[in-house]
Amino acid sequence: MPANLTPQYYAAEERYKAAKENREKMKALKEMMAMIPKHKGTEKLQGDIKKKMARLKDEMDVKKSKGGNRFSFSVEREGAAQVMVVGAPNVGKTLLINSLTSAHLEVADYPFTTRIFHPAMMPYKDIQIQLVDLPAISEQHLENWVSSMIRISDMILLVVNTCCDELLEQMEITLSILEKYKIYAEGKIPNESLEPIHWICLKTIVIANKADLPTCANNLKILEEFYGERFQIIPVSALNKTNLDSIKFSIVEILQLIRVYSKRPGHDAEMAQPFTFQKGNTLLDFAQAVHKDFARNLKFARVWGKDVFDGQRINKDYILQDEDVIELHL
Ligand SMILES: Nc1nc2c(ncn2[C@@H]2O[C@H](COP(=O)(O)OP(=O)(O)OP(=O)(O)O)[C@@H](O)[C@H]2O)c(=O)[nH]1
Ligand SMILES: [Mg+2]
Repeated sequence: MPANLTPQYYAAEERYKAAKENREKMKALKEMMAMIPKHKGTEKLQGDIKKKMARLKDEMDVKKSKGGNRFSFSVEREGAAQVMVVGAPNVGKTLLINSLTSAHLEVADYPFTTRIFHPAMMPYKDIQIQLVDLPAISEQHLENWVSSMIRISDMILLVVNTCCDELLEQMEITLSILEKYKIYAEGKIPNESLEPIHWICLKTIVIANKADLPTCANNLKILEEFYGERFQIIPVSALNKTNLDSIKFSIVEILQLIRVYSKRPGHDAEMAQPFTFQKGNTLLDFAQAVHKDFARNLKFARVWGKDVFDGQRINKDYILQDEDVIELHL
């Protein structure tokens, strides 16, 4: 198929060739990318431009770091859990976050658009989950602060572009880069053979994004065939916002997040904002979360919930259940 490039494209290409500064070159490459007609006949050319952009970006980063411009990053935890959105360049990580939250982060059709981290809150059933958008990881590119940030999070959403011709390779590379940093993406089955002193195992679900594109169905089957045993794979379209609730549901399930509501004696329960815990937490943890003195002074509590009778008296070691309403007595 002929490429049918437009005069505007050729003009941008001229600007790229004439550019002396890296920033100018990058700008021209972005313009070329924007002008190029998106069809089968230009796929190779699009790939070449993306490679040039990635290489140029690396060069610009090295220059920046030599200039002593590096600083350390940390993201303040908020909500019931912190989930890192991880994947290769241009797979749709940022658009996914925009679609799952009320964020309006920059999305563009070229690699390495996201340069720093961006936290955004995702509400689900009155639970708040913090998603963190990260720069893409690639063989040439994973900054130490990104891996450090992933290591201390609760979970990974590993996003892939389901339509990518090298989908399996994309998965393999992403997993192996994480492993280089001793991060094991733990799917359905824990890997008992890893030395816990060195390795961090993070619960992971694979998000097969761009599932709206027509060529995806077959790729999805192949992905399931190769990785379906290890991972839960959720096909979604960040663009059309389809199947996004499955992601929210799975995060809450996998992290075993539960909601507990507080009630003062003689008052109605405060149902607007629950306390969130992981399954296995006890009444004592709840008392501590309400107020640190409450844990020390707690005599007993009463619970309203699913498997108890209304107002049942409970002790400090009672295991909290989802949607419990608890009244503390000091
Ligand atoms: N058709 C389709 N396009 C998508 C979907 N999700 C993202 N895109 C497009 O893919 C391109 C990349 O999206 P981003 O969200 O910027 O991707 P990213 O993974 O954050 O990219 P980097 O930050 O560069 O690593 C944009 O043109 C998006 O509009 C999707 O579900 N379907
Ligand atoms: Mg991005």
